[in-house]
Amino acid sequence: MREAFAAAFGAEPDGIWSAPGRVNLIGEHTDYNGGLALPFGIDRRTRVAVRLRDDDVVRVATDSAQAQADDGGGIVTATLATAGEATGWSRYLLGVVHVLRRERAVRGVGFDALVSSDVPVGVGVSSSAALESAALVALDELWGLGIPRGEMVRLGQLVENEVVGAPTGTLDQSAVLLAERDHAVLLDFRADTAEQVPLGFEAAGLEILVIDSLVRHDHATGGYGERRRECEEAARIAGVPTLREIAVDDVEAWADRMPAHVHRRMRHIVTDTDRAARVAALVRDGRPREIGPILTDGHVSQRDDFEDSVPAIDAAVEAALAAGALGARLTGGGFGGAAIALVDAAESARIGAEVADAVEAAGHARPVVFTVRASQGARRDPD
Ligand code: GAF
Repeated sequence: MREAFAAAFGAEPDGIWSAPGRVNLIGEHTDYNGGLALPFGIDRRTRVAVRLRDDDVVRVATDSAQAQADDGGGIVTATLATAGEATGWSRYLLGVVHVLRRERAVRGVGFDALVSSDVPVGVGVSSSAALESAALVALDELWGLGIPRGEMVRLGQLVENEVVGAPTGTLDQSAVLLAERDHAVLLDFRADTAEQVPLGFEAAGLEILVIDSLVRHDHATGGYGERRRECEEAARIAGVPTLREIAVDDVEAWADRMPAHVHRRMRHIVTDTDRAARVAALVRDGRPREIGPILTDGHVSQRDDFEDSVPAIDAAVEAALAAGALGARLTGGGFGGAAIALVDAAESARIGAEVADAVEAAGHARPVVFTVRASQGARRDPD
């Protein structure tokens, strides 16, 4: 990456910073409802090599063929003051500059940056939060800001909400910035706390498969915003600040007091927070094999109540279970993206191949299947 940086910008970078993508084990759309979620960072990372300049110019480049094809390729040039006007892939990075300047009155110098990533885009494993977070930790260090991680989470969310235009919560940035190797992080969005939970998958002979449906989503324009409004409607009718205040046992009592689809959204949120708590408890207790059926229940809830799954992902979940997965579900914001499956590591290659065959035979695109391992959050990479 240092060589590629030098080829693009004619000098060595000051350093390389990176952040992982994330998989959410359970607890979906709970973040903006004050609930619980249990994500982990994955062993696919977005790296940003950066060199400070002595003027106010910002130049950014990527080695991603896809991003180059979408945006016409080459180096994107802006100034610190115009960073907020960026479009295309570079807005995730330049949006960080814009938000830092506006929220923290940061007056750093310009920089050159090269991005390189093996986090797949549009799959539901938070490629955008990975880029934002790698940029945040890089600029935090280079500009000497000392911003706490919790505050970085909020700044990354602002990039999504205001620069990208996706009305997302803080799940992804929290996962990517707080992740630790071989741990999931139990996020409580009401208490604003994060607890590291050792996963113990390897010791238990387990692995997580990601099954990318190749159905792409866009949370700025897709159904994500509509679901968010429906959850807000449910909370308003129930007279609570967020759906976290509704107990699992009380959900059905609301059934005939709100539109049926709004009630279904509420039921998903309330039961998924309950599932996240139960999965965290089992994992904490050293019983990760037992979480499978809870993961699968989570999928049924997303498919039938939250209605953010798609047929290709339902087919992947069914195929994974038929092939012997312990549990499987849609992960991430939905309306496309990927399923995850909890499998015996020894069976993982066979199950992955059988899922790809079965999904293709059902008339969908052949999914791309890969395994992930819980990995370290955003950091400066060793030189
Ligand atoms: C997307 C969003 F960015 C998150 O904030 C979260 O709501 C997630 O969908 C669903 O759990 O990744």
